[in-house]
Amino acid sequence: MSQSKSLKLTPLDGFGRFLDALIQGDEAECALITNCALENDTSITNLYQGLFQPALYRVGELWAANRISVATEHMATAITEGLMNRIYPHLITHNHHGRKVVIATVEGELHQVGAKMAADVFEMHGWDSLYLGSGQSTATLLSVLGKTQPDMVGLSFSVFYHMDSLKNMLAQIRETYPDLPILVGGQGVDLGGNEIEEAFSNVTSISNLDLLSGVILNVDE
Ligand code: B12
Repeated sequence: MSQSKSLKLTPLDGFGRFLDALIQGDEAECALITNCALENDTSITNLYQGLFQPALYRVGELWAANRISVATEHMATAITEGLMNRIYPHLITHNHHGRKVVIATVEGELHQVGAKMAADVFEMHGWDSLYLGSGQSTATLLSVLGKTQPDMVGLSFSVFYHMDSLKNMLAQIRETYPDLPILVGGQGVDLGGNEIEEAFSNVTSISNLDLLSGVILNVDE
């Protein structure tokens, strides 16, 4: 087990150790590295984008190259989600202003870590964020929107073949909520972000958490 307590770790120089620990299933080591980064004043956004995200992207590459199993990929994701749950108390602010956001994944999309990160960034900015996780149908999302009447909706779109599902979801939201601002994030927007912005009004595609913070700050001004 590690001596990371005595080290000054930033996300970048902890990356190799974190990735190794993640793949080995060494949750305790991952937690130590995460704690060290937080103790050294690494921002949560930086931790998410500088450590967790690149580690999971690397896990995806290793899985695609058949160098790790699906089980290892699942384990690495589960550990990361566990770490994010532990971090949650660090990101709660007491300065809530009453604005609400609902965050879900596109129907059919099972990748949910990025959606949770986006939900956490809203919380850090004092929003009440309702994170639905993956696996929700469009009907369920519409029902939640009806009950909560949010100021914004965020959808996570990772796999490009979910584009039709995304468009269908956006069209159905627009039928009932013609003006509700919608953010679409995730790796799918690298290829399809412009297409959906052109096809739907008041839809903004966002590729990372820094851009998200910028959008939130604009709304909050
Ligand atoms: C873990 C994982 C899974 C897990 C997900 C479990 C879970 N709890 O989420 C499971 C096993 C379910 C899975 C399944 C599949 N997966 Co997968 N998976 C991954 C993996 C390794 C990590 C995903 C992740 O968490 N990334 C880290 C997060 C933080 O990154 P992110 O989502 O991009 O989020 C960031 C931004 O995009 C943004 N963001 C994301 N969402 C949102 C939302 C909003 C509103 C905003 C503002 C911002 C935002 O903010 C985040 C921080 O910057 C990736 C590798 C990769 N490159 O991501 C492959 C990957 C995404 N999967 C892939 C594939 C192919 C699949 C499957 C089709 C495999 C299969 N044959 O079954 C299925 C599809 C299932 C489905 N219906 O969705 C491919 C996708 C290729 C493509 N471009 O289409 C990848 C890239 C792997 C690879 N290298 O090929 N997968």
